[in-house]
Amino acid sequence: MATNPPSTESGLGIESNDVLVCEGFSLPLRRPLVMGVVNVTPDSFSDGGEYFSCEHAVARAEQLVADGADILDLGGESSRPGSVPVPFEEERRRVMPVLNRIVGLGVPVSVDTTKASLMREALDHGASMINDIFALDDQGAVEVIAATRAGVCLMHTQGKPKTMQNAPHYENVVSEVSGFLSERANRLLDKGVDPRRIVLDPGFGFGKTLVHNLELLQGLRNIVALGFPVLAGLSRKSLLGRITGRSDSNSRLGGSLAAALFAVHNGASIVRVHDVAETCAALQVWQAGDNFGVKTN
Ligand code: HH2
Repeated sequence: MATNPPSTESGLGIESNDVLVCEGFSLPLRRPLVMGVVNVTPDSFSDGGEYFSCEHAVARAEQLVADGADILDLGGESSRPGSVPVPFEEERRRVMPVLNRIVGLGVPVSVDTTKASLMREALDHGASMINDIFALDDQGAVEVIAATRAGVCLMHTQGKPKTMQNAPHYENVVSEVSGFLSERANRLLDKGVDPRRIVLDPGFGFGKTLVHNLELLQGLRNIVALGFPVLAGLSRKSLLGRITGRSDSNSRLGGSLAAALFAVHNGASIVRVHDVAETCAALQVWQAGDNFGVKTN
C-alpha cells in the first residue's frame, strides 16, 4: 500500500531543521544547497567535451568544491534533447575512474545515471547519491537504492531524450508531474526507504514546452508540498535562451542565476548548476536580504 509522504508543521513542505541523508552525509536544508555538474561526456549541451578526460573532470570537480558546491553530480551520458543512450560499458568507463578520485573531496558525490548496474557499482565505490532522470525506471533500480543509505533524486521526464521535445503534451503539467513524483517516491517508501533520502525534481526541459516549464516553475510549491526536498535544474537550459534570445548556452549565466533564485523563492531546496561560484554568491545575497527582513517567501 502506498504510504503518505511525511507531513510538516506548516504543510508547505520542507522545514528549516530538515536534513537530506546521503550515506555518511547529513546535509541540513536550512539554506538552499548547490549541486555542481561534472559532465564526463563529449556531447553535453553546454559543456560537452570540456571535461571528457579523467584529469579535466577531476580538476573540474575540485574547482566546483572550492567554489562552494555542497554536492557534486557526476554524469557520463548526455540527456540533451536528441541524444541517444550510451552503452553501459562506455558510461562506466567514463564515470568510474573520475568517481574513484573525487569521492574524497569532502562533499557527497551523486551519480547521474539511469542504469541500475551502474548505480550499484557507483554506490559500492563511494557515491552517496543517485540522480536518475527516469526516476528509477530501470529493472532492479528501486532495489539497489533500497539496499543502501544513499540519497536519491527522482526526476520527471516525458518520453526519452531522443524525441522528448517533439510534441510534449499535458492536460495539467503541474498536477501530472506532482502525481508522477509522488507515486515514484511512494514506491521507495513502500520498500522502507527513509523519506529523508528522497529528493524530487520536476525535470525542467525534459519533455516540456517553454510554457510547461514556466507553469512548473510557478507551481513548484505544489511539488514542495509533497514533503520532500525539491531539486531544480535550470542552469544554462534552452528555455532560458528562448526567454532571453541567447542561443549560446554559455551566454545564459544571468538567466541561470535568475532562474535559480526564482526556484528557491518558490521552495526549491537544491539547485543543480554549472556556474557554482556565481550561484553561491547570488544565493548569499538573496539570503542576506532575507535575514534583514526583506521577506522572499
Ligand atoms: N538536467 C540535466 C541532466 N541531469 N538531473 C536532474 N535531476 N535534473 C536536471 O534538470 C538535469 C539532470 C541536463 O543538464 P546537463 O547535465 O548539463 O546536460 P547533458 O544532459 O547534455 O549532459
